[in-house]
This record gives sequence, structure tokens and C-alpha cells, in this order.
Amino acid sequence: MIAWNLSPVPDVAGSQSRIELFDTAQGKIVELPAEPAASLYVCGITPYDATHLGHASTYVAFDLLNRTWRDSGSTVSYVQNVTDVDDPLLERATATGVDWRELAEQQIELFRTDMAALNVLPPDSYIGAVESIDWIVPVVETLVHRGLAYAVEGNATEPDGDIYFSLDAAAALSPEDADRWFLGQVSHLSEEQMLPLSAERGGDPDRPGKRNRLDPLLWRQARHGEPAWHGGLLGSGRPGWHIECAVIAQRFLPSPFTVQGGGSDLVFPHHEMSAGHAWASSDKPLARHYAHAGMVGYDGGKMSKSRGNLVLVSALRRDGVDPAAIRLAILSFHYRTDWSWTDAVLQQAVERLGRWRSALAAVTPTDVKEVVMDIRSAMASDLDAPGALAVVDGWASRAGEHLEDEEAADPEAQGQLVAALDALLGVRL
Ligand code: 5CA
Ligand code: ZN
Repeated sequence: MIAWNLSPVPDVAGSQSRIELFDTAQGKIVELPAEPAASLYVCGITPYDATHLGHASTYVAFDLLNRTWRDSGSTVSYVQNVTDVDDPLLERATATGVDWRELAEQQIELFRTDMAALNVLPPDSYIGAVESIDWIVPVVETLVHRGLAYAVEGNATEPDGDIYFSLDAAAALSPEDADRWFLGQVSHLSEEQMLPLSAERGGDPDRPGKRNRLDPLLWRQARHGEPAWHGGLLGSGRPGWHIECAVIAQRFLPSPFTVQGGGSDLVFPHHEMSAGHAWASSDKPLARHYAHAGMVGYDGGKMSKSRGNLVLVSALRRDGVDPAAIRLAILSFHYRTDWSWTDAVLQQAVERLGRWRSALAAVTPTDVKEVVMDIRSAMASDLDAPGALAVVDGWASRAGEHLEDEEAADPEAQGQLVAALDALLGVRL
């Protein structure tokens, strides 16, 4: 599907060097490989309640990685999916009496306009689950042929033939291979810790007939009233969630690609299982590194539709909030922390943006050099956006003192600073 449009990233003199990022799978900060071509997959929306501040914050976090990488001289191949058919979307469509395709289309369009407004660079490939089904089916067939997936018998309510991934069979593959996949590779959770998370996040640990309670669904047979597609030997149905991302990522990016990203709610089971599917179907690791953004709540609690406290980017924009201020509010928290959206957070961002804009009148070429150098070093250090904002704050307060006695503005320096803040932080002054 089409992504969204954004004007090109402005040029900034000089460049970033080594980039450090926290890798969830390794449990520590690592130096990213200094390669000319980096690759990034970020898990996209399930389009039924887009775009709340939590979504926005996760995409802004990986946009910072994208921008920091580009600033280091790498090209970045960026892929994002859209889970445009899945249980929660179908449930919401039924509950609201809207066709599921129409609901998805509306929400995807809203997401595109929100992302463009927040100055989030678009992915090179923006791929829906529905358009991937023809690529997913042969991969699941391969897993069945290799004895790494199996069909479960039905019962009074469920049909025969739902296909599950065998975690135990996959974990036994190539034990001597240093790159091999094992359960817990990404999350480091124990199976006791995994079970409740699996139930909470789309899994079905209590389904009878599964070989391991944590085995995830690969292919769901057609049910009455649900959309279904031809599945070759698998029968008519639709794909499970984790296989969608594994197949899309492997189709559009190298194996392994550099960074798999998403919110921390995806560490388990989603990224754990996608990594297992990729390994079991291709003998190649999915990604070199796994990075996760913290969860955003509202006023100290969870942000959720059922609590009626979703803060939507589109609603803020409708109220006249400058999208640059929304982005600055997000950047005021380190991407790995869990934080809460409040009116005060937004107010502080609006004021900060105002201070920066006024200070532009007194910017000098030396200021630009220093600010750019210090932003670069903050961003290279695990995307320390709050550190970068502190750098700009420092300049703005010094510049503020000189506003009165400044003879004439320096339009060239102004242009350079505006370009740098846009290119490096995605903030448009
Ligand atoms: N379609 C799947 C991924 S394949 C999905 O999780 N969709 S989603 O719409 O629920 O979330 C989209 C992205 O936003 C995911 O990366 C998710 O981790 C992230 N996300 C969801 N809720 C929050 C939140 N409250 N705070 C931060 N990030 C969030
Ligand atoms: Zn995903």
C-alpha cells in the first residue's frame, strides 16, 4: 500500500559517527554495525484506533534512529507493516457495524496524515497483511513440510486444521549453529512468565490439542462470517499475527536485517515468535538487534479505548495544537522510558517551541556548530532526545539574553539551525 509523503531531509554539514543503541535481546547497549546500508523493520498499526500518543511515540522513536543513521552516512531501508486483518480489527468492525475493510482504510489514512504532520519519515515499503497472504502461505506450507508446524483438531466450536508453530521442534533445529533461535532469545522470560503474556496478547495457551501451550497460530481456518483467503494445502483461512511480520520483513529486507523495532508490548510474544518463524523457515536469523520503545499512558494510568482515555494525534491537531509541539512533547522523554501524557507535558512543549523560535533571531554560526555537534553526540548515545533538547534549551537561553543587543539577525545561521533541528530531531521551527 502507499505510505505518506514528506519533503526530503535537509542537509547538515558534517556527520554522525558511531551509534549506540540498547538491544533488548542482548540486554545491553551495543554499537550498531558501521555499514553503508542499514535496514529497519518497525511493527505497524492494527488499524482500528489510530493514532494515539502511544503509537506516535513509538514511531517517533524509530524515526530518530532512521534520522541518526542517515546522518551517519548510511542508507536506511525501512519497512513497516499494517495488520489490516486480525481479531481486534474484526471485533471492532462488528461492534461498530462498519465493514472491516472500510474501518482499516479510514484508520490507515488517518495514520498517514498524522505521521506526515509529526514529520516521521515514511517507510520505503509499507505492506499490509492482506496483500502478503500469497507470500505467507508457502512459508507456512514449508514449516508444515519440515515438521515445524502442525494442524490441531477441531471441536464443537472450532473447525479442524488450525495450524500452529511447534516451538519445541524449532528450538531443536541446528543445535550447533551459533545463530540458532531459542525460546527466550529476545525476551529472556521464563515459560511461567510467558504464559500469562501469551494469553493477554493474542495467544491461546488453553487451546486443547497444542503440543506446547505457548505454540503460536500460523494459519486460522475459515470461520463463518470471517474473511478468508485461499491457503493452498493449508485450506481456506487467514494468517496468524507473528508470521505476517516475519514474512514481510524477510521479503523486503536482508536476512538478518539490522534492527527490529516496536513498542515494548511486542517483545513477547510477537518479536520472540517472529524470530522463531524466520529461523525455522529460512535457517537465517530475523534481525541482528531488537529495540523497543516504552509504553505511553495517560495521567499515570493505561491509555486504552475501553477506559475512554485515548489521546489521538488527530484530535490534538483538530484542537489547533502545532504538531511540532506534539513531537517535542514526545522527545522530552527518553524513548525507552514508560511515561504518561498529561496537559502539562504538552504545555511545556508548546512553551519550549516558543522559546526556540524566538531565540532564532539571535543565532550565530558558532552556535550552529556547537548545537549540531552536541545534538549528534546525544543522539548517538542510545537516541538521547531529552539530552538533545537540553542542548537546544541551553543555546536558546543564551541567545535569549542577546536578543536585544543583536545588531542584525544572521539569516544563513538561522537557516542552518532550522535545517539541523529538522534533519536530526524532526522538529520544524
Ligand atoms: N500491528 C501490531 C504490530 S505488528 C500492533 O501492535 N499494532 S498496534 O496498533 O497495537 O500498535 C502499533 C505500534 O504502536 C506497535 O509498535 C506497538 O508496540 C506500539 N504501541 C501500542 N500501544 C502503545 C503505547 N501505549 N505506548 C507506546 N507504544 C505503543
Ligand atoms: Zn509486527
